[in-house]
Amino acid sequence: MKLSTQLLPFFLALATSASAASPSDLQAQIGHHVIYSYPGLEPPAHLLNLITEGKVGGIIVFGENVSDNLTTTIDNFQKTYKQSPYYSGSPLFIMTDQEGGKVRRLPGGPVQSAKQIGQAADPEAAATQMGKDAASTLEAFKNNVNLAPVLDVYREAGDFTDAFQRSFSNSTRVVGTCGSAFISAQQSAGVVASAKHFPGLGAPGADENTDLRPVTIDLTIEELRKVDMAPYTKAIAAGVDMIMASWAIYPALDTTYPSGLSKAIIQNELRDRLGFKGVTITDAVEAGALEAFGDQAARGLLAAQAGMDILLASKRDVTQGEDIYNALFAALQDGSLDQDAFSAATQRILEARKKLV
Ligand SMILES: *[C@@H]1O[C@H](CO)[C@@H](O)[C@H](O)[C@H]1NC(C)=O
Ligand SMILES: *[C@@H]1O[C@H](CO)[C@@H](O)[C@H](O)[C@H]1NC(C)=O
Ligand SMILES: CC(=O)N[C@H]1CO[C@H](CO)[C@@H](O)[C@@H]1O
Repeated sequence: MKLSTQLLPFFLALATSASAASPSDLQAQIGHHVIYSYPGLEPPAHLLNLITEGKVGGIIVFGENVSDNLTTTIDNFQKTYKQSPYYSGSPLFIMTDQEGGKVRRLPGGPVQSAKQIGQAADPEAAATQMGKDAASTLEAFKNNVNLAPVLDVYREAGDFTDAFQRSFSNSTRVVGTCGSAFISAQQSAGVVASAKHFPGLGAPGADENTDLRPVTIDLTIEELRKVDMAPYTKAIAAGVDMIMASWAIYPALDTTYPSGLSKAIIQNELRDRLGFKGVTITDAVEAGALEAFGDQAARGLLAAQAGMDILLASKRDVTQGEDIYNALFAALQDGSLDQDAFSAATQRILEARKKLV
């Protein structure tokens, strides 16, 4: 493992041996892996306490959290974290879905949808502008991670990803070109991009929504690689910092687990075959697609065990994030979550956050 000088003492403390990691070392470490959410305009005081205790890696912002006061609220999150004894030296991740077109949580660009960008006279130039516009809006609201671009390659007009024009194109080449242009432009402006939803959500029909229920994508491994995963090769070459996994099941790759709970998909395809070295993030842990995989804590732990670095507790309920945090804590102490793999994930998260300072 490559260690930066700044992080060395921290990792030496962890590396001595798993059992030697004291509870407070673990507390400092685990928080980086959990993203929280809250209802309405006023974050609960308990969320600020959890930030002080080092149990929060970041916050996801929804439309219901947006008012003229949002930047003040976010400043307060960052200030609270900076004053915490668990402060890591870099800011909390503040993330949102600012995809463009109809899917925008913050007032501001990109005004055009991904589909419109894909149909532009010069899609690559249009996607570059789109990434710049997304970065401007996020920066205006003090967000530093965009859960975009969507790299899903839609199949039929009006299907799940095309219904809201979230896919750049039905051509894998156009999706790869636009996606990587968006990523380069947005990340050059200092905002982390998260390409989604790996290994691809372009095939589901209009009513197949993983937020609501289990979805199975019965494509061959050849088609998944050639059509759905190909844009990730370009995104990774463009240096994308983060990749979000989907919650669909891909029987050709793993008959049991949805992508974000699947070691076969995350390790074999994304890490080993495509060579992604950045941060992995789940989709919403509360998604209906995961109904068969236990409560929020159990789902979060399964995702971490599969190799997902960041768990997205986006239920607008602070307890959800706390439950996942506690499950990771217990699993590291009893050895059911591998300490070395988890520490490597922590390192990836902190490397991405250091760019935000
Ligand atoms: C925003 O902050 C101002 C000043 O602190 C306060 O009066 C107002 O109620 C807040 N508005 C919202 C929507 O929270
Ligand atoms: C994409 O859609 C266009 C217009 O409907 C169609 O002509 C083209 O064949 C489709 N391309 C692919 C790869 O399916
Ligand atoms: C746009 C939006 O969803 N606004 C909501 C913000 O949160 C308050 C408080 O929960 C709601 O009343 C608003 O409807």
